[in-house]
Amino acid sequence: PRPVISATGLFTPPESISNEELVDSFNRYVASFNADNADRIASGEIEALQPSSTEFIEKASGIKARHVIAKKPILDIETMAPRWDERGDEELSQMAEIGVAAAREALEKAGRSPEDVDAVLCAASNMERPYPAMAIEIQQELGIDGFAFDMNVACSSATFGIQTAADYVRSGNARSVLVVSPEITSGHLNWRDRDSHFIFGDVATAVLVEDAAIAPAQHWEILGTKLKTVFSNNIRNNFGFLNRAHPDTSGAPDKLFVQEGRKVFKEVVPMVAQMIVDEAEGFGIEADKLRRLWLHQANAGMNRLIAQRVLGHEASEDESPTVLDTYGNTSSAGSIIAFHKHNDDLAPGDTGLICSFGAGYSAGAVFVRKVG
Ligand code: CO8
Repeated sequence: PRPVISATGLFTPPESISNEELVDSFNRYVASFNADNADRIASGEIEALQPSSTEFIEKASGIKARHVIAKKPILDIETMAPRWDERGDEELSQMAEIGVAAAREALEKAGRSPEDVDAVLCAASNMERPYPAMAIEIQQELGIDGFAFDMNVACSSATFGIQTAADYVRSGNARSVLVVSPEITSGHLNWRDRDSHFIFGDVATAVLVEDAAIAPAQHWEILGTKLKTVFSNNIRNNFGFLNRAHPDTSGAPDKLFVQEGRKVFKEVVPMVAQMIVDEAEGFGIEADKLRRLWLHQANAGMNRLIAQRVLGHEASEDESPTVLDTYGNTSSAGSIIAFHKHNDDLAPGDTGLICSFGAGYSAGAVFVRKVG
């Protein structure tokens, strides 16, 4: 069996927050905090909070807006977090709901019905609950007979999921596998942290990996995959069930996303660029001839540098498309959104690369070639 990508799906939350709206809310929070704490600030006990700026955000990251599931509470300076009614155990959970929406699109595009699917992987950075697995709930909602499980490799969850699915296909354990990545990153983002409040957005993607023998005429052959991890504390989130063991620190800022953005930038760019060049060679692909790079969507500057090192020249938007301007960083879904939105125009025989990198550190490369 030869694994291919038969189709992809995307769910984009209707609501979006522009940099202007975000910074306006953040700066009102800063003014309110500083006014409430004027005495402590004056006495030197605490430092005044600094305002955020739209110019900084766009220049440092390339992000102009981000979609979120619940805009109003995030912008409300009394809340600055997502809020919705808790769902009962008999209702479809929030994460499963958006994952199912993306999965349905992928199935429809491939002309596939749920009975034809053998496995579901929910590959995402944060699971809504530990168990039962989100993937099994998605499997049940879609009506798939087979097996399902969750996997988390942070930003690289989707590419690790694609390799896992491809391996099931190669080994004959499954012929059709859905890799679903519902990334509700608004829940892990500290909207009161100036250094990171602008980074993330919510979305869900789905990738249908199948045996070429049953795939639709038009598909993407998976030429090769490479995964890499190197431990780093530079992107970290200490939230977890063992927070109960030290309740005094359970609400501390390290129980949300924190990063050393500069270090991440400096360390990850060379690691990923080298990995792509080495692996392309191993698969007999000339890296500088890759027709398109669908890169992880964390930072426009990082992507510029990586694409330049791989292609040997500054990449055009056509060679390395950007979606983070309107989606923000959507963790593992980013490179899949880029692929989903920007692959129709390529010609049969064109090769490309889906590539993720981020927390862990983790990086994943999926080399593909268009067929049909
Ligand atoms: N407004 C105005 N000024 C600001 C702001 C702000 N909002 N924030 C910081 N500044 C100031 C700083 O105080 C600093 O001032 P000074 O020079 O006086 O100290 C100055 O601006 C520069 O700050 P930085 O050095 O922090 O700014 P950078 O230019 O490095 O940009 C970025 C910050 C955008 C974070 C950048 O470093 C970056 O993008 N790095 C790459 C990070 C990255 O890719 N991380 C991976 C993200 S993780 C991921 O993709 C998935 C995570 C998986 C977790 C699960 C997700 C759901």
